[in-house]
Amino acid sequence: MKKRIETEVIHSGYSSDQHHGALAPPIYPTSTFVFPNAETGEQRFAGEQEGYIYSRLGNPTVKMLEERIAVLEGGEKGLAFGSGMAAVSAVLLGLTKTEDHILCSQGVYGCTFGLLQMMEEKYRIHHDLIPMTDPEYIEEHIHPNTKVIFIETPINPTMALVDLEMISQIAAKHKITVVVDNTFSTPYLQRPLEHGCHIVIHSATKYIGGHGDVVAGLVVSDAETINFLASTTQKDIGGIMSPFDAWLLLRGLKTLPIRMDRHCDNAAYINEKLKQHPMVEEVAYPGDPQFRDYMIAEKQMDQPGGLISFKIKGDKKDAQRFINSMKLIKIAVSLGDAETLIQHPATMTHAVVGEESRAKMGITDNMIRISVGLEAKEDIWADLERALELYSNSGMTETETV
Ligand code: LCS
Repeated sequence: MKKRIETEVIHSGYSSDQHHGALAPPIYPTSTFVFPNAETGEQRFAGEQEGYIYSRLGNPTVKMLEERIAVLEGGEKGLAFGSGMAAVSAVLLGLTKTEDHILCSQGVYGCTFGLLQMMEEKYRIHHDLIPMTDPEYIEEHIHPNTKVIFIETPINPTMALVDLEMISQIAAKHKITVVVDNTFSTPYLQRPLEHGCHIVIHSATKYIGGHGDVVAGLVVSDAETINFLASTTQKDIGGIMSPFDAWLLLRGLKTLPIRMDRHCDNAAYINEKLKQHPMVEEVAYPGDPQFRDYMIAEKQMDQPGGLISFKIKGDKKDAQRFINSMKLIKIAVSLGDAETLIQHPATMTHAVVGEESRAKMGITDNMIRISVGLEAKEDIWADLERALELYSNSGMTETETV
C-alpha cells in the first residue's frame, strides 16, 4: 500500500531485516566487490546476474538513497551523483549530441548556465533561454532538433515559476523530454513527474541534506532513462556519490517534511515583514497572493518553500553594505540549511552569467536572496530589521535611492 511521504522519507529504500536488524543503514565504504569466481564476474559485467561490481557502478548505501528518492518523487528509479552539477551535466550530456537544441527557462542556476555555454562552445549543442510563460512563444522556439526542455521552478534566484503541466503538454506534442530541477521545492512540496515531466534533478546539497555538510546530486525518472544514464554519462564521466554522503542524505531525508514545514512558516513570516519595510522595494515569494506567479504556486506546489528574494532600495554597494551588517544570518551561498543564509546573486551565484543575461533573467544589483533557516522567525527578522534600520539611517534616503 502506498504510504504518505512523511512515512516514506523514513522507511523507503531500507529494510533493517537485511542488515542484522540495524535501525540506521550501514555505510559500505568499499571501492570494489569480491566475486566468488571468474564466471560470476563475467555474468555481472554482462548484466546477466544481479550484484555489485565496483562502487562507481553501484554501491549498497548509495542504492538505498536512490530507491528512497525514487519513491518520494514518484519515479521508477533514482541515480545519485557527487554534486547537483554532476547530475545536471550527466542528464544534459546524456540526452543530447552535437547540433541538438535545449530549450531552457530564462533563469537557471549560474553553473547550469555555464554548462550550457560550454556545451555550445565545445560541442555545438545549442540552447535558447526563454521566458516559459506563453505557450505560443515557447512553441515558436521549438525546432526539429530540440531534444530537451530544461526548467527550474521556482527559478534561482528570482523565484519566478513555470507551469509544469503547460510545459509537459507542449513537450508531449513535440516528443521532447522535460527535465525539471526541483532543488528549491524538494518532493515534499512539488513532484514534477506527477505533472507529466520526465526527469527530476536535485542538488541534494540543499534541503535534501538539510544540514550544510554534503555536496550531492540526485536524478529520478523511469527505469529505461535511469539505466541509460547509469550506463553512459554517469559510468563514463564518473561523477558518483560517496557511500558516506549517501548515508548523510538518508539521515537528512528523515526530517525533510518537518524541516520544510518550518522553513515555509518562517519564510511566510519574513515575506510579510519585508513587504512592509520602507527600505524594501520588492519581494518575490511564491506564497504571497500578490506575487506574479502565485496562481502557478497554488496549482503545483503544496507549500511555497523557504527561499525569498528581495530588492532593497539602492545599488550594488548598498546591497553589500546591508548584507555586511548581518549578525545572526550568515553570508553564504547554498540554501536549504538550518542556518539562515543570505547572498548577493549578481556578484555570487549568478556572477558567471554576465550582466546582459542577468538583466534578461531579472537579476538586478540590488537583489538579495535569503534562504530562511530553522531558527526562531522573530530572531531572523530581528537581524534583518536591525540591518534595514542601520541601512536606512546611514545617509541613504528613500528619495535618493528610487
Ligand atoms: N540546481 C540548482 C537550482 C541550484 O541552486 C544548484 C546550486 C545546483 C543545481 C547545483 O548543485 P551543486 O552542484 O552545488 O550541488 N545552487 C547554489 C546556490 O544557489 N548557491 O550555492 C550553490
